[in-house]
Amino acid sequence: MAGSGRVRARPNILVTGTPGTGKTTTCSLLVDATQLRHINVGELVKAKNLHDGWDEEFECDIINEELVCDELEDKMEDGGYVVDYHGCDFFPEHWFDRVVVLQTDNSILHDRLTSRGYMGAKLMNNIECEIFQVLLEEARSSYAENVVVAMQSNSVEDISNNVATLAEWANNWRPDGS
Ligand code: DAT
Repeated sequence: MAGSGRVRARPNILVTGTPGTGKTTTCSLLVDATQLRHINVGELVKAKNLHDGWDEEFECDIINEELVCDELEDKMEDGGYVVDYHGCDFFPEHWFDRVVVLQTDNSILHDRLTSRGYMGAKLMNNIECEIFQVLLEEARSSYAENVVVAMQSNSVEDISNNVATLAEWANNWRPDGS
């Protein structure tokens, strides 16, 4: 656990991926199957005003990464959290024992995002983000190879399988890595 001051009693998992790939759904089910607690970074940013205004082009909050990290630091040092966010390169690497990148086929993601009301540039930017595997590349360049796991999230069955795999991993995790 290089970089952290103390050893966590429980692991932290980061669940990332393009919007619509199923992060929040996966995290909600994962906390039901483990003792982990869910932190939805997008909601936290809104609730605590951890942003520097609104991005007109991408139609989203411009998050203040430093404020977000300050807000999360104590919790991450304690351990036992599932963090849900569509970005991963600004968190300290030592916070996470596993970084999960959810991936969805383009046509399925397109339908999910249009039903959420995304259109125009916002829709296309997110579809391109998925096509170019932006989050997977970001995760691979920010965390150790053995920490990053890509998981398909096309169907309800995929979610069940992913949650079962992650819950088993979390429930068997030991601070000393044994
Ligand atoms: P995210 O948090 O990545 O933005 P979400 O969990 O809010 O995604 O899911 C967006 C919508 O898509 C929601 O209506 C649930 C649905 N969905 C997500 N993953 C799915 C999957 N693997 N199979 C079926 N539906 C899924």
